[in-house]
Amino acid sequence: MSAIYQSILHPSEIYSLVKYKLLDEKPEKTRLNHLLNITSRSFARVIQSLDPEIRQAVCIFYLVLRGLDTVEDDMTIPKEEKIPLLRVFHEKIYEKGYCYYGNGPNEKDAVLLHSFDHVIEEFLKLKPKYQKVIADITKRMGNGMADFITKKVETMQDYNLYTHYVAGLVGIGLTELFKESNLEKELDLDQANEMGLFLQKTNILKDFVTDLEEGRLFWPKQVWEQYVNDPKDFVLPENREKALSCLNDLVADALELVPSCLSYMSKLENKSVFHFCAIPQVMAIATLVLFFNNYSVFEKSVKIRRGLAVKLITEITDFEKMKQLYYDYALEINEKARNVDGEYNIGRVTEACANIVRWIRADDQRKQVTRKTTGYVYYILLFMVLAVVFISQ
Ligand code: D61
Ligand code: MG
Repeated sequence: MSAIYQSILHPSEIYSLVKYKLLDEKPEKTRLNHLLNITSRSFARVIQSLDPEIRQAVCIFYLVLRGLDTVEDDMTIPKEEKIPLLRVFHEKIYEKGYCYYGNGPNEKDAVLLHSFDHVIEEFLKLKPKYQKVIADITKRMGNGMADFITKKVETMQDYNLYTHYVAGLVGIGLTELFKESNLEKELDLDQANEMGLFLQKTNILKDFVTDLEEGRLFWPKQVWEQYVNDPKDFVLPENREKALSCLNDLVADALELVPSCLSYMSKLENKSVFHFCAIPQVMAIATLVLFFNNYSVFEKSVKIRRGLAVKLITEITDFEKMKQLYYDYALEINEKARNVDGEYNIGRVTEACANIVRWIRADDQRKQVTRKTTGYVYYILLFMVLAVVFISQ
């Protein structure tokens, strides 16, 4: 109900909220769907609407990696236990009956690891080609996470490597699943990685306040140390300008990934795969627009309205719609940037937006060329039809 109140000034979102509720298909009540629904914030519904050929594989891929992440995130598990477990997690998924009970009482997804035997049982029923992709990505992610338990995210290179491990690899694994299923042809794995980076970097910005409370931070030191000696100082009112500069720098860094993501999206052929990939991305760009130069990121957890999220989900039906949305958002950030007085790394943000706009215009142009040729073919056909009609008279 509060979602409706939030959108009271945005009637089109209320329309979307109601429509979404009415169209809500109840997925099969399987044990895995239940686990998916309780552990996934936004991915459950899109996974359930994927093509049946890969739906189960993607669902299990999600649950296995969420299980791994539940070990990584739990600060109550001692390092001596956590690091080796992260490194062998990819073997556990072949161990019938395996469950893990070492999570602390406040770990919200602990129940997933308590029922992990069910995930394993279903994993072992998947086609071997899908099992292979899932196990390989789990191995690489687990080892990457383990490396970062003792190492902090300091340089930009660390930041890119860490986000590669925890999200870029998801993009790569999904791309391999799409290809193995023949729903998609060969896609660019670097772009798949960057799609994951884009989602994770947005996530990391969002978690600033909660991560700091829990005594960790994934913002790269190389960036924040240009502004403060201790990231906790960002919350002090006198450091407002520094905080905003740092935030905008990282918003720009994420926005710079958008052209690669668009390029990947433009090559997708299956509608359910397109929708599945597009939804998290449009949520992320809407989130970045909201975060840009917004000091509340340092005060509380800031989220896009539920109504806006649902409106984006229902509207993003094809690539042309996605381009239009990105175009509008890029111009919106530029508009917001024009009204900011002060430097605050605005230049880097507007440059990133300009590149998004350029990519979209170039794509439009490319398509117009094909449109012209179809027009040309159409005139030849018309001429031939008229000729036949004329001759036959
Ligand atoms: C297309 C569609 C979905 C995509 C994609 C391409 C490329 C990458 C991703 C999804 C992954 C994006 C992750 C962004 C959100 N970040 C997290 O959930 C963090 O955990 C990362 C490690 C576990 C990743 C599990 C995952 C997520 C989404 C999936 C998937 C696996 C498998 C299939 C489909 C989608 C974050 O979690 C904190 C929390 O919210 O609990 C963290 O620990 O940093
Ligand atoms: Mg994590």
